Amino acid sequence: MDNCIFCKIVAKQIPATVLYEDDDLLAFKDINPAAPVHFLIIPKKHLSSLADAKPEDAVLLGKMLELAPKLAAEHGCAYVEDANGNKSGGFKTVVNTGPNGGQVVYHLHMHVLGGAKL
Ligand code: IU
Repeated sequence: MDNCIFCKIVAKQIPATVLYEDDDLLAFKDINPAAPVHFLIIPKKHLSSLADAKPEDAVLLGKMLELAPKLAAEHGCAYVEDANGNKSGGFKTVVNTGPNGGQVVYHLHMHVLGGAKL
């Protein structure tokens, strides 16, 4: 998409602090972090929002969800449950959709936030 800022980040036409990249996904630090750890996971393919995802995008969406805990753990936000059932760490995932959902950038993205009790 010509005028999509996240497509431009995918194309390396606009700089971003990239944390992860593969054939399908890109993850980069949010430029206006709302938590000590705040990054975005996006599909390289342009989907305007979660509401535009089609059944054929299910694997892609699954990859986004699968990447979130891995990258969160790499950045100090692992969710841990010990042998006694004590839980610690963790992170928040958010996908804003449409004006009422607070979506500002119309290229599907998952926020991953952590590093504090949110
Ligand atoms: P939203 O879910 O569409 O409301 O969030 C868009 C996010 O994209 C927001 O947190 C911005 O700080 C972030 N962002 C960015 O990381 N890099 C950019 O070049 C632009 C927005 I524009």
